[in-house]
Amino acid sequence: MGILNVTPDSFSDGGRLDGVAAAMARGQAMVAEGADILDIGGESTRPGAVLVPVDEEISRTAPVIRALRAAGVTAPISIDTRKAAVARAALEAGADMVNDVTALRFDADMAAVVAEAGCPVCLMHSKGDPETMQNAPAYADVTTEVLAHLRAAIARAEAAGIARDRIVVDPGIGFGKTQEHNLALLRELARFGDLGLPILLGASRKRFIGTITGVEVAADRLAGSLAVALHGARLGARILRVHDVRETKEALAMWCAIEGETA
Ligand code: HH2
Repeated sequence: MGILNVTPDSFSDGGRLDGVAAAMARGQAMVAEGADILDIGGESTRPGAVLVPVDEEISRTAPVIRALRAAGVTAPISIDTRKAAVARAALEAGADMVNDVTALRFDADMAAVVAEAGCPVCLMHSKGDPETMQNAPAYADVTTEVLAHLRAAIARAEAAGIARDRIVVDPGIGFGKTQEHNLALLRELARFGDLGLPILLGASRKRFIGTITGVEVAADRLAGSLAVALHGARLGARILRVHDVRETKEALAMWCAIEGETA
């Protein structure tokens, strides 16, 4: 899953994609590099980020989705949003999937939009909201608590009419977690297989990688990001949400060749 941020303030690539044409070109490039899904986001959810008004978020995302479809891009497109109106506009513009970092908790109408569309949805664990989530997050046992939270989210989604086979789960690396929490979740990622649903992992270029590797500039955190991606794949992640599509595909191709699988 290639990340296409159309926000002025995303932590690693915000402000780079000026306008629909540039976003479309980047999306097409990621598909050419081997992205199986494009994840388009119009609101940064980095720690400390503030809420973007609905109309603004729609005007950032829907035209890019429409332009990608008009240009003949057939790869599945996911809309990274916590707002029902943004998801609806994206689905109308040609998106196929909803990626909600609040697991349908932020907007009471989100579950109905997904249920009605019958589209796949990613339910991600987060603690608190982006403005405050990194203020001393605490867990007794992070993996057990994140698993319980996702189980509850799956039950809520099913109760709202979303079919279980449409659901993808994500432990939410960096969302209300310290470095130790992130590392514990990665170490114990295989436990998420107990949910019986595809696991999505989004660690690409995140702060804890910069801290551990000593790389301050987010765009330079490729090596650390690849290490986490391969680890995630080995422990069962089926979708890797990444900025560096070509490099991740190459790393996966090597790992798959060694394992005797195809990338
Ligand atoms: N991480 C980010 C945003 N959306 N969605 C899922 N399912 N999993 C993640 O780990 C995840 C996500 C944050 O990364 P990014 O989009 O690069 O930055 P920003 O939030 O600043 O747009």
